[in-house]
Amino acid sequence: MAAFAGIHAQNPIITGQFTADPTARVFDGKLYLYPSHDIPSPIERLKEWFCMADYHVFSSENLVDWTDHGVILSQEDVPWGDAGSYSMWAPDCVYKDGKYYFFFPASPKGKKGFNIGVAVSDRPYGPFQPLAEPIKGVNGIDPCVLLDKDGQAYLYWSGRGLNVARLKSNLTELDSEPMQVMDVKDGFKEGPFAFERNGKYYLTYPWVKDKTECLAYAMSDSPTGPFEYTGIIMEQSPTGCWTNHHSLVQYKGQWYLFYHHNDYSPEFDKNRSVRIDSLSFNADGTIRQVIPTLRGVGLTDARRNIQIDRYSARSGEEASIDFLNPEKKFDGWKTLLSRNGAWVDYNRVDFGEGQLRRLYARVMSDTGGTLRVCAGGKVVAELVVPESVSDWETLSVPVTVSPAGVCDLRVSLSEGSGVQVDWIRFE
Ligand code: FUB
Repeated sequence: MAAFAGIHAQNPIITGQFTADPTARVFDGKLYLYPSHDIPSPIERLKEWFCMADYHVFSSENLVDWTDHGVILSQEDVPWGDAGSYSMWAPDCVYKDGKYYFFFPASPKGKKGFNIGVAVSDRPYGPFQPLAEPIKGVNGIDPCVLLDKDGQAYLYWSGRGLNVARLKSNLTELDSEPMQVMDVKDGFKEGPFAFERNGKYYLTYPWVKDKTECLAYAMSDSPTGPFEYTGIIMEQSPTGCWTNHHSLVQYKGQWYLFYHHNDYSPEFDKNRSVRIDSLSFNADGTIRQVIPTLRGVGLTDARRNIQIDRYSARSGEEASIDFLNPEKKFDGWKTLLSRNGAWVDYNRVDFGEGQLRRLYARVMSDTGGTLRVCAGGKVVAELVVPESVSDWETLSVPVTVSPAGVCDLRVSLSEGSGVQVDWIRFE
């Protein structure tokens, strides 16, 4: 059943549950997201490690509103898998001849390591029916399938380096011996993602070049290589998340990078959350480096709560972000403007035809202050927050000018010191 709760327009995009290892695919004009599903471990052995019992799939048409289609496959459903291993790691999904093929790693019964299985559905959001056996000849994790222009499918995976093999047309058996396309000798590599663009083949992968994983890529004229290292797509996580697993997708004319950090779990980087940022190519086909943002992608409707803690820019340390409730991190964040003049910018807010007449803000302050809200460079409202607001309150004020169309916002403290903001909204 579809569920809508816990969906965010900004980074991270999914809340209420951890999500990692995002593979994004476009089916029938919709963006489908196939991530892993990190959970705090119910078993002692995995308390300090990755722990995943099932997969959800999410979909979106605007990359802002995401639908959770619920569980599409659980570890108990996999005939060949160890149902208590919590090892449903990074998946992929592709469409061929009327069927959706979901590729997933899991630990086999009674054996060490990982195999890669396939589950099939008539719909991109499942439920998926797993096959009786994993793919023969594949030991490893992080499957990625490239369906080439001539119809040939290739399976890439991680296991003692990055490997590739041709798949038979049933997508469930290898059609060639596995070939290593990259070894591990100059830093650990995993999580391959392969795609073709303008006749060039890209192999993108998390790579430990320094301390934790950055996202790197190599290019080739052939899906099986040789691949030549080309550059870095994203540097290692500023929050210290050791892994970063990703995919690239073109949707409605724009390219996006899906990746993960540990936003909702700063102290434990095995509980991760999926993010999206825009990506672009240079004229020569090389990829421009992506700087991770909190703002993410897409327009934010001015009539919905605008989470300004997912800012696109801020004045400095005097505009700081913290969890609303450190015990319940999925509740999200708040912005603290601690000094007169402190500001945050939040870009791409959609005001529609310009008929919004009131500003609402959920605020708290011990010392009082005035919040100035500018849209498109003009002051549209000033909200006086009295010093008596010692718990969260929603205050409102008429707007002086109704903004119209898509505007960038600046929220600043024009008087006083120490105002906390949960969100603002226009009505
Ligand atoms: O999610 C478990 C593992 O962490 C994935 O398979 C790797 O790519 C890394 O993200």
